[in-house]
Amino acid sequence: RLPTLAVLGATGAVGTVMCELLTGRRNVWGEIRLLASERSVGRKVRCRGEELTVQALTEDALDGVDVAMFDVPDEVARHWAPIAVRRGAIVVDNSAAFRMDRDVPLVVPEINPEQVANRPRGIVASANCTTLTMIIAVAPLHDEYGLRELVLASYQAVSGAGQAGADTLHDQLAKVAGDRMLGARTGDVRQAVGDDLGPFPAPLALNVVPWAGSLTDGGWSSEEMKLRDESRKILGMPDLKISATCVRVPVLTGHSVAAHAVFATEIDVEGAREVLRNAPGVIVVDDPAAGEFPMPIDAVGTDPSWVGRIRRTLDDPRALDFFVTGDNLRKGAALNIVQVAELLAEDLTRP
Ligand code: 11C
Repeated sequence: RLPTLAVLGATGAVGTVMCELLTGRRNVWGEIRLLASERSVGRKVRCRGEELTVQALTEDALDGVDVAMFDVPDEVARHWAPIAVRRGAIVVDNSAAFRMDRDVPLVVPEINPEQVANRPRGIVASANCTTLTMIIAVAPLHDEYGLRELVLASYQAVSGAGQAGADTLHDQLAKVAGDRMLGARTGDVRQAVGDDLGPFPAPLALNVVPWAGSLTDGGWSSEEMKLRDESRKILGMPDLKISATCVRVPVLTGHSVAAHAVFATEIDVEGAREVLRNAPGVIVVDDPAAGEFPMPIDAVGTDPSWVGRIRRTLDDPRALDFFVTGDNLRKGAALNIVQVAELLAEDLTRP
């Protein structure tokens, strides 16, 4: 019997991409069950060539599920994941609820697939989209050169804040486009945008906002803390020095990160390029003379993290600077979850 898969949050921005991926990837699943909150119940979603009807998330709806992929808010995951586990499922969770739990592995199949087996709570967590985009490139460099420190600045797309984020940018762009004589000419779009800021603290149209997530101690944002804590856990380096500044930019989909990585040994930049070329889930696009560098407009809709602008740091032969871009809804979320679920399916169907 092929394992039964449940998708929780199937109609959200990430859930929609999960269904698309399930359609295009090797079919390792028996029944696929789409579950969501009341307001999505009854919706039809095409998945794996079938038209599936979204069912209400209830305890009974989880019966018989072998693997449940969760893309729901933290508090919903906190409530439902243990219930799904009690009903016999292994949960792959995309929320931040369990990522730092020592009994929950944080798995990136290209980096630490073996951790999937180490799940005393029956839950496997998937990392934040910014972490995933960046760590896919940093991990193979760490394996080769021994990472010592990371300094990061992110350029995060509005769809990281879900469909509401994408809708907000579209609405604001429409408003400023008709406003050449007022705010859009000077760049101060506040008046044109009005009070509807959606999930952001300031207008995103024609602006950048150095903030993502909520406020934590010392002025750090939760998103910056996630980058630090999750990277340390994935790489198994609890003391790694990491500083991040997370910035929201008016891009629909595609998170980017500018990275400064310091290693234990001197770097030969051609060698680093070769390491990245051979790394799973990475594509090197690095020919500035030809105008080729990683950008969200290219990375969107694709699986890998695109890496370019690879330079050895001028003042430190042990450091590299580079830029990485990836689709935050794919490897940053849905793809990583689907890949982890596939590892579990393989395990469940092994004779
Ligand atoms: C953003 N990275 O771009 C966030 C969204 O912890 O999974 C994902 C939040 C998370 O807003």
